[in-house]
Amino acid sequence: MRLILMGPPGAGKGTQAGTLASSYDIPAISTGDIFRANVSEGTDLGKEAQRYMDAGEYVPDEVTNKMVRNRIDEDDATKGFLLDGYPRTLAQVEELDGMIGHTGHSLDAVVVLAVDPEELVQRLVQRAETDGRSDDTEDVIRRRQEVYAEQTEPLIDVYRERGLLHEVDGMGEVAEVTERVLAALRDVTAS
Ligand code: B4P
Repeated sequence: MRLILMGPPGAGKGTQAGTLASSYDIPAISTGDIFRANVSEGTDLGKEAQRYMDAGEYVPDEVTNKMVRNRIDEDDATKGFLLDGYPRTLAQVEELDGMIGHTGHSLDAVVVLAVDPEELVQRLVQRAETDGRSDDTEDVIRRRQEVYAEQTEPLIDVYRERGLLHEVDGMGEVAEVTERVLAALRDVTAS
């Protein structure tokens, strides 16, 4: 199964990714998590990514694409993967098409989690209190929502036109949302 999980910041991508990936026995690959791991290890990639993340901006495509390409090339991803937070730009869509096409496979499904804007902000403000993520301040949260609307929302139409899109209600309990995603994907056959 080759699956993309999309949605605005706070929609529950990272929250759902692990459980969904386990259900399909594939690795969950989160670009946000990889960037944060690099930031805490103080790598060059982390130093580069941090200034964008802290401002609520996207890390440049060249940096992100290269990182995903390397991760997808690892052994555990040959049977499939769940991408959490990638692609986020049209250029990343093209790049991912090339990466998957190169292996002779194709993408199986794209899930978009839909959540009310007010709820999104509330979740992230709450996470700021518990986790203290440096990009969860109110200004940066607002900027991340704008960047998502400008750069990532257009991807929804791209995948809809390809017949891959599954829009899932992301409101309610975490377990309920998981069940909805699994139900939406029940008829998807992995390539
Ligand atoms: P991400 O790590 O992807 O951050 P995010 O969009 O906020 O989503 P996340 O997965 O963490 O949160 P979730 O919605 O699950 O990206 C961070 C930054 O990295 C980006 O801003 C960008 O700078 C950079 N980046 C990442 N990918 C990139 C790319 N491809 N290209 C360029 N730059 C990139 O959860 C949010 C909160 O809601 C949590 O606290 C959770 O507990 C809560 N929650 C989830 N589901 C809930 C539910 N059903 N009910 C109540 N609360 C819920």
